[in-house]
Amino acid sequence: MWFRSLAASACALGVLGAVTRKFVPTALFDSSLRKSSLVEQSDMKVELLPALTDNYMYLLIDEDTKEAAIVDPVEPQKVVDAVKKHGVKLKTVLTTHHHWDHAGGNEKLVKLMPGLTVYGGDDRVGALTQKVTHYNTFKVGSLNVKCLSTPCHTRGHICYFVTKENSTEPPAVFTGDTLFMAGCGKFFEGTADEMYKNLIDVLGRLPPETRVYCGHEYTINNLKFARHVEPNNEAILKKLSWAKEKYDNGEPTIPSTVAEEFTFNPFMRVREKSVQEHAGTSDPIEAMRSIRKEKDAFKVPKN
Ligand SMILES: N[C@@H](CCC(=O)N[C@@H](CS)C(=O)NCC(=O)O)C(=O)O
Ligand SMILES: [Zn+2]
Ligand SMILES: [Zn+2]
Repeated sequence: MWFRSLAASACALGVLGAVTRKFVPTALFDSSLRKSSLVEQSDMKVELLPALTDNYMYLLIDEDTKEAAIVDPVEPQKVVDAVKKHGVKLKTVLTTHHHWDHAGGNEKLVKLMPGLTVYGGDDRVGALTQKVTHYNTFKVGSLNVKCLSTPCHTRGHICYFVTKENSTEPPAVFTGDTLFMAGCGKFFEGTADEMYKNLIDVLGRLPPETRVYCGHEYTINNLKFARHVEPNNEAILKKLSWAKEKYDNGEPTIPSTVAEEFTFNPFMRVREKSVQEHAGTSDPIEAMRSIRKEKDAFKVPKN
């Protein structure tokens, strides 16, 4: 149970900022029992690197040029080790948002590997060299990266959408604390209206096969809340038993796809009758507001 409360404090510290950072008992964080995993396509590879208690860092590799980017490198030494293991050239840091559990390793990584370009959408991101906004694009080797501004969890939150020209393989999107598997981030600096736009109008319009790489392993807790909202949704029940099996083996439940999220993520399903009935409204944005508020206070059942 101790690790749950530390997980919560990691995010709280992110909100409080740099002054509190040095009091984090990092020695107690332990992700050694969580396995990393590799998603291999012929155009790009994504290595999932567990960090802290339930965060993910992602090493994105362009297979053509062996150039790489790292998403939210909160544990820089693990990044250096992974870069060595793959024999790639790390050039880029993709920061989803300024919270400590995502951006807190930027400064140290830049010291360990000088010359990195650090992207982010917020002046509060450590070691930022390229501030980006909605629809800005750049390259990681031969891969195209498109920035998607998704304000709400934080004002400057950016998701990164990665494609390869003429590829038949699925694109990838790194969603930080905006879209989680079966859930979404807390509304620390925004509104239900903004999160609706983020999830339905921006992320929801990406190609359905897009692989979703989110910032935390929250899948089981999120699916238990999803089941509370829609007790008769078979997709939720099926995914929950699958996720429990993964968790028991120390394996990640990430990635999902955009299409899958529409089947079990209550925050992506606020236009569905079942979710609106649970929320007691026929307005999807009101439903978004209502279920987010409910989840903020939700006590996760043991089973
Ligand atoms: N409920 C989280 C508590 C930690 C937390 O607040 N996490 C932030 C991101 S660092 C968040 O937005 N969580 C979404 C949620 O709890 O639904 C957990 O399962 O451990
Ligand atoms: Zn977080
Ligand atoms: Zn956050």
